[in-house]
Amino acid sequence: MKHLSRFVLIALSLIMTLPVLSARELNIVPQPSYMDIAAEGEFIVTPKTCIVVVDDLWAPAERFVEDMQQHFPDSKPMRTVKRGKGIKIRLDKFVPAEGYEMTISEEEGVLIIGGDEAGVYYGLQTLRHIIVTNDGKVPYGFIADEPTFAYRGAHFDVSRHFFSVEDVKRYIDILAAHKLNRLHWHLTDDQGWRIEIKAYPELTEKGSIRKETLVGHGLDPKWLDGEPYGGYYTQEEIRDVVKYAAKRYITIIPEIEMPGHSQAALHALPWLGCHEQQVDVWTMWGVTPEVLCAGKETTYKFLEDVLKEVIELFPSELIHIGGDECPKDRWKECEHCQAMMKAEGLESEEQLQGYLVARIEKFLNANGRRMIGWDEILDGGVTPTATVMSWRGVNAGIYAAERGNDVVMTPMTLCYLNFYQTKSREGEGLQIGGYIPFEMVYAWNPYEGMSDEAKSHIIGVQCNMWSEYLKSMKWVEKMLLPRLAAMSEVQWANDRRNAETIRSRMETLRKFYDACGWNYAPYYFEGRE
Ligand code: TNX
Repeated sequence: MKHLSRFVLIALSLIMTLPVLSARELNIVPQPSYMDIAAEGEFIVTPKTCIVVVDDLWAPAERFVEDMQQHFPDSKPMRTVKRGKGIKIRLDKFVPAEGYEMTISEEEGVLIIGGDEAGVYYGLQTLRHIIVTNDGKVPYGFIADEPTFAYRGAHFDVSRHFFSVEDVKRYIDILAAHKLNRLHWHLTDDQGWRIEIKAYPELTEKGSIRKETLVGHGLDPKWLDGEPYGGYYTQEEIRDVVKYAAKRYITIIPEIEMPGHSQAALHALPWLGCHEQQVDVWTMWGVTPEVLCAGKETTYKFLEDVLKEVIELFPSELIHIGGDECPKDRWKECEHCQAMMKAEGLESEEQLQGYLVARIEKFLNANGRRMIGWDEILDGGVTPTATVMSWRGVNAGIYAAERGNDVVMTPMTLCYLNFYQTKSREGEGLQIGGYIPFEMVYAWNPYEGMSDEAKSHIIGVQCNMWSEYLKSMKWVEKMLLPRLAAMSEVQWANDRRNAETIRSRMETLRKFYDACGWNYAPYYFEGRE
C-alpha cells in the first residue's frame, strides 16, 4: 500500500510536470488565437539579428527596427536584408486580414507570415513583446493570431486640454502596441477649436484660446484658475500625425462637433449662432445652450467648407460629426430655425437636428465618405447608412444594429477611461467621476443581449479619453494604462478572454510598459479595487 501510494505519487508528479515540460507558457496580451510552444529550444534575438524582408514588406520591417532601437539604445539599428536567416517576414493570402502566423524554429529562426501588411506588423508587435519581456529569448513554437473586431478604437479629446503632436504620437504608439487600429481624434468642442481651417482662420486665431479653465467640480466660478489656455494643430502638423498613424496601421477618424459642443466656433464666428451675440470660448465643463443655428444656410455652408478641408487632410472613410448633447433652447426661440422647420415640414427641434445630420451625411457621401456620430443621431431619425457610436449605454447600439446600422460600442459605464479606477480614489487626482476598474472592462462582452443579426453589425469597440481633468500626457497615460490592455483583449481577443490567466499575463505586460517608459496606474497590480 505504501509502495503503491509512492508509485501513484511519483506518477502524479510526473503527469503534473509533463504539461510544464511540453508547453512553456508565453504571456501575451491580447491573447493570440492559438499557441503551441515547444518544451525546449529558443531563438535568441540580438541587435545583430537581421530582418529578412520578402514581398516588399519594408514598411513594417522599418517600424520594427525603430521600435527595437528603443529597447537596444546603445546598439546600431537592426539590419533589413533580402535573404538570409533571422526574422523573416512575408505575406500569404490564406492568413486572415490583420492576422499572422509565427513559427520559431531552429531551421527558420523566426518566420512571420501576415495576411496583409498590418498582420505582419501585429506579428512583429507580438515578437517585440516576447523579446523585451524575455531577454531576447523567443521559444520555439507556433503562434496563429487574428482580431475579433475590425474596428478597434480609442478616442482622444484634445479640445478640453490640448496635447502636442509629440503627445499624440506617443498615444498612437501605445495604441499600436495593443493592436488597436483606430484613433478617434476629438478636435473641436466648446472649450477649444484645435484644427487649422484655412477658409476660417478665426476658428484657431480666436476659437483655440479660452480665458481660463475650471479646475474643480461643479460650475462654481471659484474653481476658475484665471490662466489663459490654448493650442491648435496646423494642417501641416495634422498631415504629419495622420502619416505617423498610418505607418502604424492606425486610421485617424477626425471629429468635428456639430451642432452642439460648438461654443468655441461660436466665439470665433458669432454669425453661426441663432442670436449672433458674442459668447466666450467656454471655461466650464458640461453642456452649454450655445449651439450652431440649424436654420441659416450660412451654417450649412460653413460646415461643408470645414468638412471639405477635413476630408483633404484625413483619408479615413468614416468622418465623425459629433451630434451629441445638443440642447434645443436657442432653436426654439430662433426665427431661422422655426422657418426652416416650417419649410421642411419638421414637427420638432429633434427633427431639425435630424435634418441637419442627414444633410451633412449627404454631403459626406457625395464626397466619397461615410458619416459616424454619437448615438443622439438616432433621435432625429437616422439614415440606415450612418454608423452609430453607442455611448449612452448599450441599448442605443443594439437598437441601431437591429435596424441594420453599423455600430461601434463604447458605453460610458465601461469604456470611459477618464473615469476613476479605484473605489477610494486615493492618489488618482481630481477626475470627472465614475468608477471603472480594470476587471470591469475585462469582464465586458460587447455582444451581450444581442441577436445574431444585430451582432453582425457591431463593427467594433472603442474606449474614450475625455480630457476635462487631464492636463498632461503623464496623466493620460496613467488613465489609459493598464485598462487599455483589458480593452484590447475585448477588441482583439473577445472570444478567448481568460480571466484566469489575465493576471499573470498582465505581470509580463507590465515589464513591457516599464521597458517602453509608459506611465501606468499601479492599482490593478497592487490588487487595489
Ligand atoms: C460626455 S460622450 C460627453 C463629453 C464629456 C464626457 C465626460 C459624449 C458624446 N459626450 O462631452 O467630455 O461625457 O466624461
